[in-house]
Amino acid sequence: MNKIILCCIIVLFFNSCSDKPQDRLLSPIEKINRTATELDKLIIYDNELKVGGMMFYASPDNQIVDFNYNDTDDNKCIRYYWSGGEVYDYNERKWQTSWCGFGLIVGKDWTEIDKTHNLAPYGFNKLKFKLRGGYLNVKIKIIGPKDNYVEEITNLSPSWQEYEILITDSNDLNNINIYIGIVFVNESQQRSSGGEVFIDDIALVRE
Ligand SMILES: [Ca+2]
Repeated sequence: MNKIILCCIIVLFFNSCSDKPQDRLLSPIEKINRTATELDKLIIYDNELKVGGMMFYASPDNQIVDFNYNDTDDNKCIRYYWSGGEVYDYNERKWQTSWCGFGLIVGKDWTEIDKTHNLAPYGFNKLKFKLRGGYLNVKIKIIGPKDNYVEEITNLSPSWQEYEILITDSNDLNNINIYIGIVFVNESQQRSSGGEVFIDDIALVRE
């Protein structure tokens, strides 16, 4: 009997210590209901992922996503690295080196991609985030709600730059399943050497 209790405690301990965002799903619906109608900002990531989880848009090969990257002693951010190597495109059913990416999603991982969240009533009108790049010979595309908002960034600065995407139609936040997508695009015919991007302070805001 005591062994069973001890095993349960050990399992609970390791589960609570997990750094994998998909293991730390927080319900955004519960979070928002608690703050009622006064909510003017939904933080998606600041020093950790606050809502939902992540999924790769193609296979995870040749990429690293670190949600716990030490930017400075007192700041963490997301680091996304692509070597430029082959990634499997599930739609096209082929290995390719022209793009890869991941999304921050309402569900905990790709198996819950149909899970949605209606943020339209809150009237958020901006998706804000910060970016910097270590090096980059490919383009970065930031994709906002319902794929209707795409910011293309060709020259990333090595220092933090603030960006905002205006959400002109709050209906685009109606039953969303992806908060934001981050995609590398290689437009050359040859394999690129990929890139590295750092992302921080991602939030939907009403201003
Ligand atoms: Ca941070």
